[in-house]
Amino acid sequence: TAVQSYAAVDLGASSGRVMVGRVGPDSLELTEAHRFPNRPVRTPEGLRWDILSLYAGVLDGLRAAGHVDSVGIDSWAVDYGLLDADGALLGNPVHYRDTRTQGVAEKVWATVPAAELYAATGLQYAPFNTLYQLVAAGSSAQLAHAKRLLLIPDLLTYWLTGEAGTELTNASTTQLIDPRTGDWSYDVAARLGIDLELFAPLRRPGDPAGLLRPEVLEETGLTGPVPVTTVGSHDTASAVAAVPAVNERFAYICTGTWSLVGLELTAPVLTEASRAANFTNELGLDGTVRYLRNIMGLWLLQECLREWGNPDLGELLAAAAEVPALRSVVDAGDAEFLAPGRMPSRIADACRASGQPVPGSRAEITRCILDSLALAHRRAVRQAQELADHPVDVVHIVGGGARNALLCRLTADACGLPVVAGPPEAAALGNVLVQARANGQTGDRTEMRQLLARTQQLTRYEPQGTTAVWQTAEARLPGR
Ligand code: ADP
Ligand code: LRH
Repeated sequence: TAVQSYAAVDLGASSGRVMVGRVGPDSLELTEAHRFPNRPVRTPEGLRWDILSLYAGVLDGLRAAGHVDSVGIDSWAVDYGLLDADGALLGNPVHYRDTRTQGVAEKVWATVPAAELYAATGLQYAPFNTLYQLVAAGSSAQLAHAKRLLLIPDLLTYWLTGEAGTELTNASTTQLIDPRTGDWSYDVAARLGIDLELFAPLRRPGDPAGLLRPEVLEETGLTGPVPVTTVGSHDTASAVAAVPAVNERFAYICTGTWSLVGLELTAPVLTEASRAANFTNELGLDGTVRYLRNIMGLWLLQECLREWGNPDLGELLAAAAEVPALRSVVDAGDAEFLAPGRMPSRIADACRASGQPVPGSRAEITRCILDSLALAHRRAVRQAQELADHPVDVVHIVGGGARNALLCRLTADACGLPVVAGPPEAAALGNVLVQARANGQTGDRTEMRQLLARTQQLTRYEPQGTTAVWQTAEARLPGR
């Protein structure tokens, strides 16, 4: 038939969803089959993902999706489950915001200096990169008993199909991949005592990943065979694939729990200046490099909302729009904001420490967060262009934050560039399009993006005012 259906399982740090994409010769429609919360759990051992509830959400979603021609899975990066020799999961996957990696980087750098690590892997320093997590897990009983390590989307794929693999775009977030070759960094792993045998063989977006097991078919009411297709299993790789850009002169901001801000390049940037600016070189579709910086993102707002008992977001944003601009800003890239809890007072503390007015009301705190995010977006967009020598004419905002008109408008003003916002479910769309492509339905990345630009609802924000006020605000941040 002309129109084919694909189930995209997309697990973000704040919610999981199963979306159904219907792709025709010149059509692309996305509907939500099922959405479920992703709530980390604090156990006596630390912060853990509730992987069984996520898997249950995937099965519920596949049941709700009904007949599909294929299934693809993407999720947040870096985290993993360990399997024993029988293939059974050893414990709940550790959350990347868990404290076990505190102080680990210094130990790692004593063996492999930070500059060498960057030259070999191209990854920015983030305490939660899988490499640091594995070193932190070092002598644990769990790691000692592990025979397999599966990144989150690969673990769910394994449960659905019984086949184990390591998808490359997500593998590139482990800090154990050489971005020039797309193969393992054998030397780095060996020097740190990390056993690469734990990883299943690499597979790439578009590769087959098996068929839904009979038990899964039974449980979901689907009629087999239903293939699972490898997609850009890192949610950000899928989201970047679905940026509706019309040429290569674009920057993107994938906004959800995180803001991932950067460029799509054909080769990594491994310079010392790039390392100092903490830009990362993750891998994208078709040998591309996602050259970007991680910024705390809407996590800052999510955590405030949680603290405030989840008031209405629309009302809060309307009130924040009325607060005077740029009264106080914080460094939204600061790892100080990584851990959960007490976010309104941590933001207030940061403003106080940098001698700025302390935001008091919820609207003021929200405005401070959005101004700070826009400012961080500006810095990253500017620096990425410089470091990669890749100028842009437009900034694309995709992900949940594309629904936040105030954030999009402030980002356009701060960057002094037009912002094109949407699609908000970019990761799911990138997931769907890679499945469609594997199924012979769409062409290359350019064609996928053209289809998106033609079919998805996008909003354009022209920059207003002068960027000088943003430049001045930048000077208020500590350490800049
Ligand atoms: P993740 O994939 O990291 O879980 P999402 O891409 O789903 O994140 O984005 C979630 C964020 O999107 C929320 O934290 C919220 O700030 C924002 N968001 C979602 N819907 C809206 C909306 N209607 N208006 C404004 N912001 C929204
Ligand atoms: C966004 C994301 C991001 C990673 C972070 C751990 O969901 O995948 O790209 O850095 O989670």
